[in-house]
Amino acid sequence: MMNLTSEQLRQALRLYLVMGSSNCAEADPYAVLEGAIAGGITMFQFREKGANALQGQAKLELGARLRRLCAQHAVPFIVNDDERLALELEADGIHIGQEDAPAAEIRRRLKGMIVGVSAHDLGEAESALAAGADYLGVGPQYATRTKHDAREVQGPAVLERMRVGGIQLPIVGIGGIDADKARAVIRAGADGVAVVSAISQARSPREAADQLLSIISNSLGGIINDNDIKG
Ligand code: 3NM
Repeated sequence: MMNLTSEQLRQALRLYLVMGSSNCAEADPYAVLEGAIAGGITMFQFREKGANALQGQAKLELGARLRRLCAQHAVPFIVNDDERLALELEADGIHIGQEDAPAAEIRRRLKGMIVGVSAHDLGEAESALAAGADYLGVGPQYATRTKHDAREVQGPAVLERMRVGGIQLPIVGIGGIDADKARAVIRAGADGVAVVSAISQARSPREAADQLLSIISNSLGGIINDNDIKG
């Protein structure tokens, strides 16, 4: 398991690919992840959900292959929701929603793992912080076709409200983010973006990741310069 400092985690959240087999259409998820890693993704979440999701042994086997690929490239590997799977795959972390077990309990059971929590407003961000979350996923930033039970679109303004409200935890924006929208999410206060379809459904996951990463890096660089000027 990787032991990341909070600053390293912030860096790792820059371009976070979230994906399961059903997000890859006809493509092989292993090949999609390989391309995405070559294009520069900085973190990966295995999220095997939805109508056609793999179950049982098939889910475990795909997870194990993707986990190894991430380990070979030193890309942190996070499991969505499933504590047992996270342990079995020796994941670097787990990502949980508001409906799942409280972050504090999970943190006790999964010692040393990164714990990410989905938060939709300042109140949920404060609770997640108090429960010991290491980072927040905040969405949906824009309309998404990937998550059918996503909440109402929040827009990047929710990130500003969290930052103004004093939340300093690492944050990724998620939901409907593509190359055209990544900049606004970073400018509003996110440390990175999490995407499903912008990479997994791209003609070239490698090129899509590469393009997103340069937009994100440029946008983060712009923020540092603004602060330099002000300071
Ligand atoms: N969580 P895409 S939106 C997994 O709002 C997930 O918490 C969301 O997929 C949230 O990048 C979402 O294809 C799906 O829009 C994001």
